[in-house]
Amino acid sequence: MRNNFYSRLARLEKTHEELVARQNEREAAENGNGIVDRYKYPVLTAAHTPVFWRYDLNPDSNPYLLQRFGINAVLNPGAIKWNDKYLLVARVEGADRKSFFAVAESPNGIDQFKFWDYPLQMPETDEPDTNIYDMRLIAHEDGWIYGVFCTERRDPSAPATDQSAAIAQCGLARTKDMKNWERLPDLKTQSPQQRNVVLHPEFYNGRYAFYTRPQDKFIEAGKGGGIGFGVCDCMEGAVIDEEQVIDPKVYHTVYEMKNGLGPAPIKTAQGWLHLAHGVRNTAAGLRYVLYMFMTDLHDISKVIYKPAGYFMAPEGEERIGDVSNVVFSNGWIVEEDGRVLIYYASSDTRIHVATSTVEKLLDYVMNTSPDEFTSAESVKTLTELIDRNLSLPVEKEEGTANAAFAG
Ligand code: M1P
Repeated sequence: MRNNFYSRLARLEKTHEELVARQNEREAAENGNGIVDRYKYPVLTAAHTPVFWRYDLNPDSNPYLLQRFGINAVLNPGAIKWNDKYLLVARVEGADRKSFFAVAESPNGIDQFKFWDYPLQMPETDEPDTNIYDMRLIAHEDGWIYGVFCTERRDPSAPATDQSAAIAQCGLARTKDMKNWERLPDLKTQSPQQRNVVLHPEFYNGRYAFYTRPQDKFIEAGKGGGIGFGVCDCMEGAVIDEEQVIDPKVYHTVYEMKNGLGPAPIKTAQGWLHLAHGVRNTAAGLRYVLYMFMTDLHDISKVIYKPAGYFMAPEGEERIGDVSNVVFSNGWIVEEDGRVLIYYASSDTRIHVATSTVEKLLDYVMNTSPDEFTSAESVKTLTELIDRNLSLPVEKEEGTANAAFAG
């Protein structure tokens, strides 16, 4: 019996070590849209969680080496570069459906992500959380690193017959070392529910600024559902009195049903670059895609560029998982040389990385046509592009786009 235990354990540990050590491979650029490069393997999955999280390794108490703590999925991470390491604060979801946070660290941001030994110990407020998830990590200019996340609790007004009515609100915590977290009171807004709240990394007119996502119900946004903006005076009891929707949901777009900001925006000389998710309904259920926009450097609530549609949608195996047809991102890292690592989860199941540069993302956001909201306008935009392309001087070099039309 003991022999079986130890040989099975050796196999489990070897498989885990090989998975964590596996090198990632960038997908061929010509298969992509030029804006981002995807990678062959997810960077974190449920199988990346340590064997000693999932199994009791004592042969006396677990002679059959059964899993004692099931992990269902690893998704939606906040991201930060910390002491030259790439850290993801992942949402780890147990087989019991409860999510918690855990830090995984990589030397290069592309592969070899390894979980720290213990999950993050998040202190509670006076009103304990039932479920916590989707942390945005913000290194604020006040010197703290904030974790802004969703805290979910049962709706206390729901009858006992309804065990799924929930209220989502914005939880706040902060740290200086990524290990010890101070929990702050939840953010208060006028909205009955909040999800996808993000703290702006700089003071705005001397105040803290938040991007919000007001919503009436837990899933349907109701009269909320756009990306909101509001300011408050302090983080120790943060209250936003007034929320202004700066990026609304719009009929017949990829963000028709709801949207939400991803990570905190990236500051550039041209404006603040934002990454968000948009949700539309389909006969097969909700479809989540990623889109970008830019806000003004000085009036940070003013959207100044917004390309039509999405720049990332679920592809291949990304389309399948616990909540299929979803890509969702709440973490990215900008390197000093302008490289951008975008961490995104697919179908609420696993985490991937895609890479780009600030320069490319600026080009994409500033030079891609906006959505004009009708088929006729889309045809006009496309026709103008075709006209411009077909009137280019004929290139003689083989393989160039218009060589085929050279006649
Ligand atoms: O299941 C898809 C996503 O749904 C929620 O996002 P939103 O509030 O925009 O609908 C979140 O629960 C998110 O974690 C999840 O990935």
